[in-house]
Amino acid sequence: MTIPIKQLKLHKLKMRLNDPFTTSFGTFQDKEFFITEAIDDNGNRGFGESVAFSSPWYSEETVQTNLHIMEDFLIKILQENEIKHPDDVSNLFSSIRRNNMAKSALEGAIWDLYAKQKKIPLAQALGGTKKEIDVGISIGIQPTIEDLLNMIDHYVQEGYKRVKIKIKPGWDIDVLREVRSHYPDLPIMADANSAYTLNDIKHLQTFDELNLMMIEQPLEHDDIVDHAKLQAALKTPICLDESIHSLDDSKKAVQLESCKIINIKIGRVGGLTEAKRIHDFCKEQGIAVWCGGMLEAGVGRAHNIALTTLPQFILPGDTAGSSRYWEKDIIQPEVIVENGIIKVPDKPGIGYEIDDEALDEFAVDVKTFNF
Ligand code: OSB
Ligand code: MG
Repeated sequence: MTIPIKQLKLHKLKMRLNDPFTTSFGTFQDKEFFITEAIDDNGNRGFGESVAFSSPWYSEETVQTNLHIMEDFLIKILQENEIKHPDDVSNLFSSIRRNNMAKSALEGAIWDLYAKQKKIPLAQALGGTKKEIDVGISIGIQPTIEDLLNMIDHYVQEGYKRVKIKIKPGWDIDVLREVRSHYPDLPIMADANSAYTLNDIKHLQTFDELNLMMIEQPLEHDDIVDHAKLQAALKTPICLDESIHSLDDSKKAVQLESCKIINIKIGRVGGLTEAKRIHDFCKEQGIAVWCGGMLEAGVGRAHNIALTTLPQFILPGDTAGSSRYWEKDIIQPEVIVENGIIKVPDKPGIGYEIDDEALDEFAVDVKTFNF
């Protein structure tokens, strides 16, 4: 058995977030990204999504580098090789260094196509078992504390049970204290997106009084050594995001005790196969994992939901409902969150239909590759 691919399409989309999103790096609202589509002879269509942004603030990849790597290297590899199982893709792509988001976008379309060919949900194809997943909300840096409290109030009313607050020097301990005083029992976490250094240890220790679920990526985006020093000095668990690109990185971080929790993002680690490998390792080691978000449209959101059905995803992820991001999403139905829970779809593949009209409406370019 092989996975026959007849054609691949790269849909470049441009969508506008409902609200601008601000991290320690800056603000953005318009999002350009690729939706990948793998088509077979029977009319099955598998979809993936690249989570690279237009500029390289989160990682070195961009929408533009995605196109270069996909069309000049990765798609050629797919055209020249037989794929028996989606797990083969990560091995085939291993001759190309990094560019994990580009790899993941193509691998994701092949996973979805495979599950549709087998007529099983993607979650099941991955070995996931949960029927429902718990999710939280990630809230960007706001102009004022009052704005932040209003936002939190809104999402807590909507049923989200865990709130992640973006922080940076000058928007951290005072803000978190204020939030904690209004919500003594709410699970709260903070995400620094690498805004601190080891010189801030004393300051970061003051966070320990707030009973945070975790602090995400306080130090450099590519560090695992300093994080171990910081973790030894903190009660608050550290969660690594930007620093983890592979199973190997995860092993080193766990060995060095650089973190107690890992945020798994499919795009950052090069696809679902590597995400599963990291999951399995963390399960074995008793390290809690959760699924991070990259402000995805519906396709990427559906992939996150499928991955989160694996058992070691024991903490709520950042996969909020479609309406938190978009006026109109590109899937039907949209992702709905009720009481902080998403019901995992039971249809084949990603389990949501692509809204082809929306795909056309948001498309700024489409490229087709024949096999
Ligand atoms: O660091 O987890 C992050 C968004 C863009 C880039 C990086 C991050 C985030 C988020 C939002 O925190 C997650 C989401 O709601 O999709
Ligand atoms: Mg993060």
